[in-house]
Amino acid sequence: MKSIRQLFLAIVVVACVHTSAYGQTSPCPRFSPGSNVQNPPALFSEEGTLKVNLSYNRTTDADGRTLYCFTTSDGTESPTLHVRPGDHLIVNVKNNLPTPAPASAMKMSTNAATVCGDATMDASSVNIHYHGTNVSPACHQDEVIHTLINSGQTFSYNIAFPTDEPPGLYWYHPHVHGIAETAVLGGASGAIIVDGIENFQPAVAGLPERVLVVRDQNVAGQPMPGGAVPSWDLTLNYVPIAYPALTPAVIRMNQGGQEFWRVVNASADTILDLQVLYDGKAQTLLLVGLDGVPVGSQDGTHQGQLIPVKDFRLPPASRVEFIVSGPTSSVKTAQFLTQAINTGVFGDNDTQRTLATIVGGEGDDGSTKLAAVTGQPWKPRFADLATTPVTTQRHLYFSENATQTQFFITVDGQTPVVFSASNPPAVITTQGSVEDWTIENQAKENHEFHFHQIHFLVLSQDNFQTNGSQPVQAIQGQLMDMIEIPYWDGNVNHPFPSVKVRMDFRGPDIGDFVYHCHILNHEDQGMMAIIRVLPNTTPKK
Ligand SMILES: [Cu+2]
Repeated sequence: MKSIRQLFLAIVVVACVHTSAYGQTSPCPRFSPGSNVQNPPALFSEEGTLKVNLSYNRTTDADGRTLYCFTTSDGTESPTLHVRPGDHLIVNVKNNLPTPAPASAMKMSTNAATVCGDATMDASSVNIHYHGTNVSPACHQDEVIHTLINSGQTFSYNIAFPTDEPPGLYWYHPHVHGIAETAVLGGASGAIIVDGIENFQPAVAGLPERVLVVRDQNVAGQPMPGGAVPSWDLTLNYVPIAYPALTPAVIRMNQGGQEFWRVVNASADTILDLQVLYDGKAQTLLLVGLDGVPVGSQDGTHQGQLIPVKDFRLPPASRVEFIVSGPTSSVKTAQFLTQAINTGVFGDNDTQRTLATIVGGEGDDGSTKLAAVTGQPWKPRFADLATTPVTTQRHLYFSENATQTQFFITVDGQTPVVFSASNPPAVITTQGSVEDWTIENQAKENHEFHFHQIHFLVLSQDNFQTNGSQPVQAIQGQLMDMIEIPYWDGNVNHPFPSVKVRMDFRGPDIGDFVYHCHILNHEDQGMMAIIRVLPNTTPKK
């Protein structure tokens, strides 16, 4: 079964190369506007291990954008990495960027006691964050505070996935503080899939499967954002939807048939509000998974429950997986789009864009097929979190300086500081604790809270309406690793919007890691802090 699937994927890889109308010789090839959407090439673990050699490359496109990408030795760009719970993901990274001029060496961003890779950051530095994975933050695993791989260097990751990792969609991207936005805008990102979601949600078994990676990039010519000019252009599986033409990509989909769409918002900065419209009518999307966890699977049976929605708000770095039905023959116009979003007076101009027009599929429609059910769902991490006693309450807030050049995330009572790898931890807790965190947004633009290493349970979204935003009902009670906190409207009679989430430190992941705003422009300008989880040394009774 797997070999047939791999053969099919090999054909898709070939198709990708053949339909790429420009940049075929570029180290970071891209499709031309209006191309058919193809699933990214995929690699699968075998006998508990997926080993992949990635080189990190940089080039410039025809419009002058700086592109970044991860490619395998045969030139395959941004492969989707498929693993199973308990697997090891071994990634050997070679940094192929040229040596930067000495003047570009930046302030040392780590300290000698905790070097992981190189000790000094420069303009070429890269590392990889395995976003959403519930794995160790130790060096050579999902460590981003100190890990630096510089020009010409190689570095090996060995990521040990826990045996109880939830099945679903995760992703990988560079995470060097100060240059993370540039790298992600350049396109250096890809999907990770923990296989087995069909065992939690049998409704997806055997369905055509699309992995859809939405990225953002600079608008060519750098016009001032506003009105019809978006802050960032979008791409869908590397098919650009570029201002001013905004030509959509094309999804070829069988008429009326159901498909399983797995969407990662791999944007550096752009918030999405996804919708499928047939002749102007919003179609029902049946949510299967959010941020890598099957929805509704936390009730003790572990069996997922579908959640119907008409649109879904997807902050940068979030993932949504859903079932959608293709248009029937009577539908004249079918679109996959992102709606316009008000991100606040200081926020980006996230305009409405049609990402793809959906047309009747024939022959190779760019999808693959999801596996059949093979067994029962496994007991996932974070089980029973809703009813577990809470040991600590914490209050944090997002804020900015007056000129929007410094961005902060601060524990109530502490002094706001921009991130530095040498900052002491803002929060220290102990393995085994369960904490309720309230996170407030005091700024006049959206911020998007991300927590590394663990998922949190969404308890409430407060004061959204008074500030002109609606809570996303589908995420209540779900496990997420990303959550949007909308802008404060500046009206002193309106309380700050906030969310309340439950953090689960009962798992094995100890050490230092980070939480931050996942609008990477904000993260690069300081909106990140360190949490330290101390090992629980209390003897078990
Ligand atoms: Cu932010």
